[in-house]
Amino acid sequence: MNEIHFYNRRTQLLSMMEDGVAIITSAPIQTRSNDTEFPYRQNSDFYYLCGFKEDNSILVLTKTAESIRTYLFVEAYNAEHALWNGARLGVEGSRERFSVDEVHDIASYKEMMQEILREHINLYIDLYNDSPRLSEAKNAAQTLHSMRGVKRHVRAIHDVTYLVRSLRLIKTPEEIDMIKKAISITTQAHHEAMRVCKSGMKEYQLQAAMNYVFLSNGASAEAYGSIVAGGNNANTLHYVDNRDDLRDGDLVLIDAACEWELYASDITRTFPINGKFSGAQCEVYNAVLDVQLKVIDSIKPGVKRDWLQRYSEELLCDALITLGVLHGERQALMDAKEHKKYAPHGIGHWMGLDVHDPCPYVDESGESLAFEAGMVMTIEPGLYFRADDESVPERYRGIGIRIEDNILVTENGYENLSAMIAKSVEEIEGMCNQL
Ligand SMILES: [Mn+2]
Repeated sequence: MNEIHFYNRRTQLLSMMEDGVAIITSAPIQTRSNDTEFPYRQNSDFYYLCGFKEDNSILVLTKTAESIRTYLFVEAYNAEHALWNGARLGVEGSRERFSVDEVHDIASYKEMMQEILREHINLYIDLYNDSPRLSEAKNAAQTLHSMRGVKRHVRAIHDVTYLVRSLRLIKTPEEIDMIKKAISITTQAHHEAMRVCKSGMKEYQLQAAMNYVFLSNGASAEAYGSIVAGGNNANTLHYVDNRDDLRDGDLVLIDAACEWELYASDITRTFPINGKFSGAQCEVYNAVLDVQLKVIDSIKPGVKRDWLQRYSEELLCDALITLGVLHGERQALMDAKEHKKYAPHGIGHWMGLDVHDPCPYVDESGESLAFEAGMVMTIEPGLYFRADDESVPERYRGIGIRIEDNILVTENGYENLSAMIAKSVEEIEGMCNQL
């Protein structure tokens, strides 16, 4: 992504701030075991504002009535680190690469922070992050507070993430392109899983087939832990074990997608392991699909997210009545939350730099946000009938189905960004039986 996009985002954030200092830190390195680490993944808020992908770096934005200034603190180039882990960009390299006003060695952060804080009354940090770098800033503010002769003290600490994530809610065309790229690779992976799936395989073999598509197309393997759930395993919502057999006559639910340049996709398809839906499977599948299509079709600017949730629950409740799982009147069943037993999760979530993008769902008065062009949300209704649930007609027991697409809100309605992935019974059976 071009440097101008990061510059524009910092300018937007500064325009939302009062006189003050914002500090946003890079993600810490996470130990996997002993002295080995998980692959490094940058903090999404930090990346959003500067595009820098190295660890141990800090972005500082300052604003007074007269001026604004941006600082990036990075680790200096170090030959030893370059030998073992690869070369860092360093102070000089970062100065050339990034359009911030000043780049400094991270070693000078603590001292410089004390100077910068002397000039401001508001501090903007991630209140829910216990990074030592943020504690240093808070301690520096505290020290200044108790000193005589300091011109200005920090008088309020604010949550910077709320501001950044409000910006992240509306995706720019460049961000949509990243998401589309992730989805195009994920599309190939889901189709590959449908093509190679055979009864007798293991769930992890489908996961491996998809990861091959992700990696060989240059994506990071998984935007989140892949769910490959054969048969009744689909009724465990966050099933990630993926070590069971795929059995003839069962469905397999796959919730898996890749990440492209830190942008996520999030796709679920459910298809027959042997390539042919049974009558009972088809009934439940089409019930869920019908709900999904109706919910997607209701998306347009102005529609509120909590209305969408309620609407999807009404449709799922109706589907449960039609299938003969629930008996009675819709409103009474919904009041008693009877439908929640078989449809326990929400209709969808924001998606972007994080698969569950932590953007606000309500405005500052607590009202549900209305859709605006540029928002991206998953729509993922599901019905789950556990094999041992005797309240469910026998023919449906052990069936778990979720169908998930990624929807962009547009000026006039919506665009289903994952519309090209096989979804109707005919399309799926066609893909499963393609050589
Ligand atoms: Mn999802």
